[in-house]
Amino acid sequence: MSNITVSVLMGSDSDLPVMKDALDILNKFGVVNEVMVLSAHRTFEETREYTTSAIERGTKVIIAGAGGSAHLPGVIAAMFPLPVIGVPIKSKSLEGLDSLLSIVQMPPGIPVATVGINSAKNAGLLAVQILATSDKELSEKLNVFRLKQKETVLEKTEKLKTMGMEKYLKILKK
Ligand code: RP5
Repeated sequence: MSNITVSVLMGSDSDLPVMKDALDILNKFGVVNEVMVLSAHRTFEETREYTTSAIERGTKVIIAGAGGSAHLPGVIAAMFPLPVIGVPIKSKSLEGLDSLLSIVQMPPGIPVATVGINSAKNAGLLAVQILATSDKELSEKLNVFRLKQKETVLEKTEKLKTMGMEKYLKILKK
């Protein structure tokens, strides 16, 4: 196990089913991680305490997911000088557009690297890529991951060619 740490934070436990995708990626790559429910609004003191002591505890990247009036990633970025990746969670009322805009439109000077709505998997991968800039083992693992991904797509195109579109669509629907 590498000694690099990523903190995965989310505004509510209702975000966990989405944020799990980030945790799965970090675990797959053997990146030590910690997961917490911390809200910018409901637990602002605890959020501040956690974030301001994160570097001391070894956190190098924070992934923060939030929905609706999604201030958590931005508030964290204001207190944590290393990379913060924001995951906009799909909300009930506005399908996550509110979350996306709340997270992505940061003032110049305090960036949040924002992924797509519910794209926690990409947040996990981006965190791994950031860490891989100074970790050869992780960088090699990323190459293997991309190679496997490429093979999967090429297998699909081969299957589509052999089967034809109609048959392929039937299998897709199952
Ligand atoms: C946000 O409010 C959370 O990140 C969550 O996406 C949303 C709804 O929270 P719950 O009412 O489900 O706790 O702060």
